[in-house]
Amino acid sequence: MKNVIQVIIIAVLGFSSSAIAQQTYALDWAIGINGSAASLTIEAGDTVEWTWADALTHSVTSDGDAQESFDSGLIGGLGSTFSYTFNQVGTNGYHCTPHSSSMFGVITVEQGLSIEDKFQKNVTTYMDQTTGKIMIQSLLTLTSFEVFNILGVQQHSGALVGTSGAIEMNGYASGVYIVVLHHNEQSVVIKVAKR
Ligand SMILES: [Cu+2]
Repeated sequence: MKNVIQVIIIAVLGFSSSAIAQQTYALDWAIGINGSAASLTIEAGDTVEWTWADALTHSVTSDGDAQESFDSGLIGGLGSTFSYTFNQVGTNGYHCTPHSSSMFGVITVEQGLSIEDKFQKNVTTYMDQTTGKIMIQSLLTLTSFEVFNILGVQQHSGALVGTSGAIEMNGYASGVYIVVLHHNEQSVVIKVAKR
């Protein structure tokens, strides 16, 4: 009986962990989307869906040395999509065939990433010195933030919603700040310099 229960528990856990592990991530695809805006670190079995964010004709085409070979072919039209499920651990450079100099990225596929790993590997931030805002882009939804000064004293905190956000830093002194972003129980720590 005990063995039966253990088997059931393992089956349930196995099911739930694979359900969590296989996720679909969305990327916008348009002129000028490249580098970190077009790059993700995902787990084997995850799917990436690209959505055409302008009306031009684009492709999602793996580079010659990519781990997996994929090609959407030429697709036109705002809102068009292409999905690909990555199953092999490795690095997949890709580009848009007509706009290879302005549309390119890398999908890195790893094994056994935790939710925290996925969160940490797929957050990009920058300090917009003109607007005084910390701009954030995340793969996983953001729930809240905290900002500390270099002495570890909290300066600012608040809620975040969705996968992108901005933290208003106008009115704060120039200097280095430690920003902690939260996705539910997970957190990412980032350093930013305000001029
Ligand atoms: Cu293109």
